[in-house]
Amino acid sequence: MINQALQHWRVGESSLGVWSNLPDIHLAETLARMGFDWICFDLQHGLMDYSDLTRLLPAICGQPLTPLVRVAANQSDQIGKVLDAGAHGVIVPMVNTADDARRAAAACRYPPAGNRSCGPLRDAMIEGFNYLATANEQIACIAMIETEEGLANVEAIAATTGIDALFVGPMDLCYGLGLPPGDFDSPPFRAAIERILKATGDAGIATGMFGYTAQMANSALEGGFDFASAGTDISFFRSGAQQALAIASGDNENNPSEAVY
Ligand code: 3PY
Ligand code: MG
Repeated sequence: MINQALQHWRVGESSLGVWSNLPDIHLAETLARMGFDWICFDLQHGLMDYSDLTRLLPAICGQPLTPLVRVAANQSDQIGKVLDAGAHGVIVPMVNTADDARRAAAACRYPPAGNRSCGPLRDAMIEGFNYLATANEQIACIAMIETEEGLANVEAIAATTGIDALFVGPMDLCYGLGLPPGDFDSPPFRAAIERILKATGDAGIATGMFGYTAQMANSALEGGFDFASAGTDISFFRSGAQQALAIASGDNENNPSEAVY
């Protein structure tokens, strides 16, 4: 197994992904053909569950993008199950300490590097034993920094063996810093981002940003991030429908409302 997104980040190539919140195999298939480098199915906030995931992952199989899954919590059973279903990386929310980071990384790797239990059903169907030979090197473990405590420990989290990237959850980070949600241009938020980028730079790992808009994703890449999500299925649907309504009705004043998911 080759994790294309991880390969890009390892050689310093930036990459854009797309976020999937709706459990629809045709939407997922459509997004997978758009040219993004990775797709993330969201089991934390997305309107989908594990049985949806077992249909969504096969629906995009064969498309040239890396399937990632955000798990609902930093639990080894959840991480193992999504990897067994065919995710090639996990995004783990609310990683607050180096110990949290160690637990997430261990759940992603077979012994001796970690404690993942062996039963990779989906990938073994396709690749057989080759999956076991490559999984530890190719599975991406991505830790989210999105709390005050996570930021306080960001250097230790970034330096944890087995963490391939940090991923900023900007809205939760605002809450964690006592800022209004969406206050991404404020000095404390900017300072937090600089600290996270320094920590990942020193550790030699990649940094990602959840982009609420395409502009936000673009600014993140321009500002030194290695990867960002450019939007969600719901946000694309909403802005496309708003734009169609505005153009068709000749309403040039109608600006799309700001996306929150
Ligand atoms: C955040 O903004 O906190 C996120 O986790 C985005 O989903
Ligand atoms: Mg969050």
